[in-house]
Amino acid sequence: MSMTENEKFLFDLWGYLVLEDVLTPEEVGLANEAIDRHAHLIQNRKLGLSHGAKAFEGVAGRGELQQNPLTFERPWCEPFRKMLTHPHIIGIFNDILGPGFRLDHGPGLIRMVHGTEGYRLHGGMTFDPSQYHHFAHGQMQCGLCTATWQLTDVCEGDGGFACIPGSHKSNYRPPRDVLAWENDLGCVKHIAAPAGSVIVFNEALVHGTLPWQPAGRERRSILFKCTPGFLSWGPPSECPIADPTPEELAIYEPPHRTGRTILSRNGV
Ligand SMILES: O=C(O)CCC(=O)C(=O)O
Repeated sequence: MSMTENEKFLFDLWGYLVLEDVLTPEEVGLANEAIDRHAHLIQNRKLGLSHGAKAFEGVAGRGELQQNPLTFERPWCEPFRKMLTHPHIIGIFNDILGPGFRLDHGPGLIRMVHGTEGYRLHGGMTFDPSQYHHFAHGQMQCGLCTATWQLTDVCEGDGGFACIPGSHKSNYRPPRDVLAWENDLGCVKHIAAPAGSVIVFNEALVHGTLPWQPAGRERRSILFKCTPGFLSWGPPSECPIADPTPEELAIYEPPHRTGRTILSRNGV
């Protein structure tokens, strides 16, 4: 499935999109069970992502998996392998990153419980040839973009992903007190998204994480970060999957321009 006209309009305008119901409740349940069974591999990051901004402070760092979930034993790797080459997301990334896009890094878990600190707003403020949004020859041309799979509900006021919609195209660097959310100009938006949905956003967007508020409900998001096929943001890595499919090998091809294997919603 490629992007609808509405999705193209909104992604170009805002720099992000929320796609609902990409996963069924059963698929969400299996992914959560896989994480529950590997909960001993989750470690809290050291405090520090608030970078001194009070509005983003908390009492604990976010939880991150210390093993790539694509390498979990079967059947627990399967929910994440499905996300890696999901036809819906292939369609979206083919439109915004171009055919031949690649996985740059991830998947990574963000787990937040009551009191987990946020991540001060960042991204998109200086010229960065790896994180960009252009429009040329009738289509969007983007650098590093993220697909964030929601495994739990994020409701209004919960915390989690937030951004300044449209900032992927803004020309002025946001003032420091806006990035620290000490001066609320009304431009920062918290993004609510139910379990089973995917937030796709351009890393050139000014974005971050608000501290997690609910007691008794946690945030679980899995982030995959992809680039155009010729571009590498992080150091390239080899496919870690022991029995990869042709689609999985294609998305792990190292960065180069010509002769790439093209992923489509029907395979390679
Ligand atoms: O989903 C989030 O909380 C934002 C994470 C983030 O800032 C990033 O991946 O660059």
